[in-house]
Amino acid sequence: MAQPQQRPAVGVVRFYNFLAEGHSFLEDVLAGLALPRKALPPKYFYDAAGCELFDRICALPEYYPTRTELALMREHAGAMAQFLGADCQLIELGSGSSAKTFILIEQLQPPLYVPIDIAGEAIKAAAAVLAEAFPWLNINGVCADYTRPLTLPEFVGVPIRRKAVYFPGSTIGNFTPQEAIEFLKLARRMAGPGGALLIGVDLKKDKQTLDAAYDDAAGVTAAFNLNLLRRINRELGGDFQLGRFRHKAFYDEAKGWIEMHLESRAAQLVHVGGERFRFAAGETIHTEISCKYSVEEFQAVAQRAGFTPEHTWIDAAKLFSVHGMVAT
Ligand code: AVJ
Repeated sequence: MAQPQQRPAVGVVRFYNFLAEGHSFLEDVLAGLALPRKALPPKYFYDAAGCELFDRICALPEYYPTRTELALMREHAGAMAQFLGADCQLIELGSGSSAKTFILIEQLQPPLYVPIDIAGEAIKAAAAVLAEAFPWLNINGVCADYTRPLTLPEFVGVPIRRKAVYFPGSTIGNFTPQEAIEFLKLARRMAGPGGALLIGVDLKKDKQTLDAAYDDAAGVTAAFNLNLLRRINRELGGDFQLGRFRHKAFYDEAKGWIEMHLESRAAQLVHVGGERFRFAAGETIHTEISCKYSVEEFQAVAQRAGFTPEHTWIDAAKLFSVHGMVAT
């Protein structure tokens, strides 16, 4: 365990909302549907219903990443805390529900925890759980789109030796490798010189396992994907008929990523925000990629963003990796 300085008995919990009202959902949807190859950003999956569906995905027998990463945390959180060191400001991106973070905080005992997520309610719920379990913990919750440059709120009065960015869940896979480099440069700026990165990255594996993980038998991933259309209908006054689209997900071995699409079952016309969008039968909206890396591939990506790899933790079945890196 890291050796923390004396902690106050009761920590301070604050929330900041950096998301503009309605932020850019409408703009992004109109722009995405107007593309010759229609596409929507995956960050919009996570409304309240989407967060719940994602939690159900994490419990599916086919979806190995969450339980594998959780097991890695249970086994190695002590070593991870040693690597990060005492008096860390722990910044978490896309925190969602906080099971992995709970394990890390238990070992690391950071003086300040800064969860950042586009889902403000998820941060508040997670912060409540952590504040209860770790009454000494200071929390600066930030509701924000962390794919954009962002200045974090200060927290005066606690000694911080280093900043550590924690990015679990292989959410980095939602970027192409090129985008991942740009994103990691932002993370490096957040961490500052000498700052650390602890990041969960899903590993390359056989196509069968990957296809099943993103197209489960119970149809939960399909519901998660289709929920994006329901959200557009509700929040942007769209008229998507969910029964006229189908979930499609597959691992592209050449690209090294999962592609998720919503496929139009028929020729149809859809309205969103006063605009019309025509779909041919079989045409798709590309909703997500989930990139898979070998350890070496990911290290190369991170190095191009200015991080030096120091540790890698991998499960026995070589399904998932957690990397410890330092900003140069
Ligand atoms: C939240 C990005 C880690 O890519 O595996 C799960 C999202 N999409 N099933 C992933 C997701 C479909 C997930 N991440």
